[in-house]
Amino acid sequence: MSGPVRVAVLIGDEGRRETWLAALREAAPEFDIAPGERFTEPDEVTFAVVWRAAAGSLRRFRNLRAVLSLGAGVDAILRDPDLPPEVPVVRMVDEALTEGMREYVLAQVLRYHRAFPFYAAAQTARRWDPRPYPLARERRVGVMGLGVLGADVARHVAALGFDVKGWSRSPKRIAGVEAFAGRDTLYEFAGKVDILVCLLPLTPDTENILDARLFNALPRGAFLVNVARGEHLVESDLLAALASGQLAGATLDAFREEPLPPEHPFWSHPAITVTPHIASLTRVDSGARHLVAEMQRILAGKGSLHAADRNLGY
Ligand code: NDP
Ligand code: OXD
Repeated sequence: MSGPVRVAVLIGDEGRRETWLAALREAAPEFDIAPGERFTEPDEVTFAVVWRAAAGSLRRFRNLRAVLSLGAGVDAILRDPDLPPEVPVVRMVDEALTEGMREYVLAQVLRYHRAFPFYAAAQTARRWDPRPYPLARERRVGVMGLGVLGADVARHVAALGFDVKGWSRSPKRIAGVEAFAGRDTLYEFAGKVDILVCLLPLTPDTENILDARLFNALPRGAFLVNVARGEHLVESDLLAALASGQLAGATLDAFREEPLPPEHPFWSHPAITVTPHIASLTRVDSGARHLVAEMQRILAGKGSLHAADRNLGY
């Protein structure tokens, strides 16, 4: 193969694809970066940049050295039957993505902690109803997933004074966080959590993990914030837990079906807050720089800093 490094951009949404093409070309003017279908010699393409690509988009590219994701979660890419078996799949890791997630989760934790949903309902009913409230140090916040995003969230929630617990696959040491590791500790962890935040990757082990058993292990009246994937959540178990009062509220940013269909009961549930997968959005400028830096590392034989472990699935 000769000529410039070729990069196929496989992004389902056309507007988004154009924006990323422009940003990637600016970050790497020396590369030949184009929509996948533009390459007439697909065997000469070295990298694919992928997000919500049309089924079969990857199939033509047989000599890839890496597939790079626009998102932190690579579950959909790893499920793609056309993903070549040995090729590294690079996750999006970007300070702006981490900051955005931190802001979203801090907002929701403080909102539940200081009972803003309760006072919004009181205002609608024109009811003056002051209530005592615990201090942050008396409120327990649990973070499931202590990776790039979860560890940052746990640290910042702890910095506000909350009593923070974290749960991950392998043991972690994070200042100010009581850490639990492994499935055996899940229900013990949950028993100590008033506000549960899910920042797990979607894998066979974490699918349907937000279920009745977990909700029943939480103290009565706990809150859920799911900012990871819709497939973690057993939706009927959430509705039952809210109906019984076992859970007092839930904020959901990711769903099994996106966009969430108009007839879905979550839209109108008084104890559920729905946001359209915006907890944190990848920034095009810094995201493109991250992708190009990873491609340059791979070309230089240094390997990706942020490749998913394909055996673990994240
Ligand atoms: P990382 O891969 O950095 O971290 C994943 C964490 O989950 C790690 O701590 C890992 O444990 C833990 N984990 C994985 N499997 C298990 C398991 N079976 N049991 C217990 N813990 C487990 O991911 P990120 O922090 O970058 O991202 C997390 C997820 O957030 C993404 O996969 C994506 O789905 C979601 N996301 C959502 C966004 C939104 O806008 N809603 C935006 C960006 C991401 P260990 O440390 O031991 O490996
Ligand atoms: C995601 C992302 O993985 O947007 O959801 O980064």
